[in-house]
Amino acid sequence: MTARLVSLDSLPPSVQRPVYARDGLGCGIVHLGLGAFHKAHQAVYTDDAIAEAGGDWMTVGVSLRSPDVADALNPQDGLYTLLVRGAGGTSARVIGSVRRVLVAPREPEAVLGAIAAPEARIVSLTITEKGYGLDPATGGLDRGNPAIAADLEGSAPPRSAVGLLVEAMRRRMTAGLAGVTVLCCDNLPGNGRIVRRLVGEFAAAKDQRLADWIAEKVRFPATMVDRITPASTAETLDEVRRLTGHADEAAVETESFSQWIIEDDFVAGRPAWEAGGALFVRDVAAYEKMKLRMLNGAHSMLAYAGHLAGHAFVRDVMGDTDLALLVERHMQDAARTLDPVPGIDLARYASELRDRFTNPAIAHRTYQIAMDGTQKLPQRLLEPAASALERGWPLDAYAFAVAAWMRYATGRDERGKSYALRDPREAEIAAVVERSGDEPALLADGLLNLPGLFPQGLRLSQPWRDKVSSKLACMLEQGMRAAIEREVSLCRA
Ligand code: CS2
Repeated sequence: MTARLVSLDSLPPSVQRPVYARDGLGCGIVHLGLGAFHKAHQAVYTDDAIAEAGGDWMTVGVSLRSPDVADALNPQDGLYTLLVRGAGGTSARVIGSVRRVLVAPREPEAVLGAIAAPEARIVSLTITEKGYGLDPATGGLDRGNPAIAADLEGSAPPRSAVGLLVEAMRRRMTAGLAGVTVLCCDNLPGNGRIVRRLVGEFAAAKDQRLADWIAEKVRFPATMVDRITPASTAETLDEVRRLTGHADEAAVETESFSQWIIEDDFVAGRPAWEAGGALFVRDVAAYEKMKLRMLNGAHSMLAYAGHLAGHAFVRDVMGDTDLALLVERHMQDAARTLDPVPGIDLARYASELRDRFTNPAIAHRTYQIAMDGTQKLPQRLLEPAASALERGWPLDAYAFAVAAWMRYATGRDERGKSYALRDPREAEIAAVVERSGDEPALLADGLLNLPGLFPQGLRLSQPWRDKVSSKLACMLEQGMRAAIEREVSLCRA
């Protein structure tokens, strides 16, 4: 049996590893939602930062639900292997910046204690779009969200991320400690502002003095994060074993590209993340919009259309000439809705995205990207669609992507096999699907009218509704392949 990764001593020389002494370093960061993405992204920047400049910037991770990550990482003293799959082959690196992982449902007091500890200076988050309890219609707290509702009622200990943050801030205030920087690393536009508003609203509902303290002492810089990170598989773990000689259940794999753009607004210092290539700017908005609309928008489109066309992985979609052309169209149309982005040539950005999507070494599942559609569509597809509508620009790319989501939302593929939608609004969607009885216009109408999802401009536009509905009808009546061909002929017209 292969020995588990427990120390750095027995690694082969080809494996990059932490060059700093981990033991004495304090934990300046608490990260909520320590999953594959954090391990492939922020933790690597922190590893580079500590290696270059030192500092008490080790991370205490928190899992908000499952104990799996903690149970894999803690016996390895927080060490794990990162496989980087680039054009020149795959390399393995051991990351040392995570100290340990706590499991919120199992040890909520320890989580609150870590955030309220004097040494904590940054609380970062990757809890996915749905983790915030955001009501897209108001931009405020979704009071119908069960965890948020329970926490507002005073459930102790809190279950939601926002509830945990506010309770920990209350403890810091009471103890006379300094504020922290809350760093949202999820794919939401203006992510810092969103979290500031949710935390502020939650705190004000509890205690206005606490809300004032947070407003004064806590910072919420915005960030744009980017690194394609497929879920680990048995193949990931086998390759780690081969390259490192160790068994590592906590290993993750990722691409070589990585980008992190951060609004430089930290209240109590920060790691030297620029050592890993992070870019600190005054305003992240233009970068965020570019990434959400071009990368994530194209991703969502190709995930829904690709899944139904029988492609399990993004790279297979890119090998399908017709779909690759639609990816191209999508990126071009999305680029048109953007303001100039400092230092970035959008045509070159699009071409890099195509190369990244095509990377044969990355097995990124269309089904993984397809999850949580209701949480992803607004910033990726609906906002750019609304802005194209206002300006009189073509709507086909967005209408096709939205119709593909609607087709996907029926929960069964073209051979009649059903799959789980994995969307927090799954029950509402299923009710609409059921009521529509396979009638495309009814299905399109029902989903377009889901409360709070589509911006009003789109909901009230007959041309938009007609376009979505006719594309959906083609998908349902003639199949995804015919719908793709129809789009391709539109592009060529
Ligand atoms: C993807 C993203 O799963 C998804 O919805 O679009 O996770 C994407 O891979 C990352 O944002 C890339 O940085």
